[in-house]
Amino acid sequence: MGNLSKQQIEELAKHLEDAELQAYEVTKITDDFPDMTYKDAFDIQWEIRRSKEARGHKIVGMKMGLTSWAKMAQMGVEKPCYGFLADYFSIPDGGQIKLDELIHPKVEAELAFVTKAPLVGPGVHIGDVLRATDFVMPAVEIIDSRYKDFKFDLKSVIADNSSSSRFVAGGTMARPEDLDLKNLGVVMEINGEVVQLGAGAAVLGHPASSVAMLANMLAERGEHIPAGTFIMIGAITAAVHVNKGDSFCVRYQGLGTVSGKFV
Ligand code: 0L1
Ligand code: MG
Repeated sequence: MGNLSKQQIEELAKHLEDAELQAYEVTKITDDFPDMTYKDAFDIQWEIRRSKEARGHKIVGMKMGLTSWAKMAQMGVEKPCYGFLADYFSIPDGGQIKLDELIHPKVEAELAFVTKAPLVGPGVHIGDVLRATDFVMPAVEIIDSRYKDFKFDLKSVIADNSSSSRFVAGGTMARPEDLDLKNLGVVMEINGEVVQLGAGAAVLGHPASSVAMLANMLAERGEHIPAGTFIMIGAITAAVHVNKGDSFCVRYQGLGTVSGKFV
């Protein structure tokens, strides 16, 4: 059930997308709309998506967010969320990320699944995900909440496309049966110094659970994950704040590295 009108949804979507495109902070929207529901929050996110597509952008994938205890504890939120990835969010491995286009970015070590068959919830489980996965690859997300000081609640962050802003996909792929996804180790370095480390099981016990949860959350809106979808599973470690000039390199056990630089 929603409590906001169509006009309010459209206005809030524009409010948050303007903040994203012009890189300025806003206060969390539940301050002004305390009665908004989770359906309203997703309606706002889907309206931002619709408006980007109407301007000619392509949606190139999906992301799960807040799927690890490290992230939930860091942000004071206790349930995962999802968002979409637009074409211009994609940065090549080893590429440069323009800090002036962002507000206060943080780097997250993630993995991505690419599907070869549709996943239609409800009731999707890890087995369905593994059967429908074409390959797994390393990926780094650069999140950038539009909310002042990253202060938000779950509804506000869902409306803000779950802080999506940029991502870097790595160049090594592997079939899920060739990986030990629970134990897969990641080490994040900023300017050559190790700042975070973790293993795949940090994400909901098994990285494939995150993809299952996405399929089941999408089913609540009559949506599904089509074949060929790139899905980031959420941060394995806490997110790390970066400044202009910083370089990152995330090392993945058996899957190479993903790197980039903030300029
Ligand atoms: O895990 C994530 O991708 C983050 C989702 C949104 C919460 C945040 O901005 O930390
Ligand atoms: Mg993330």
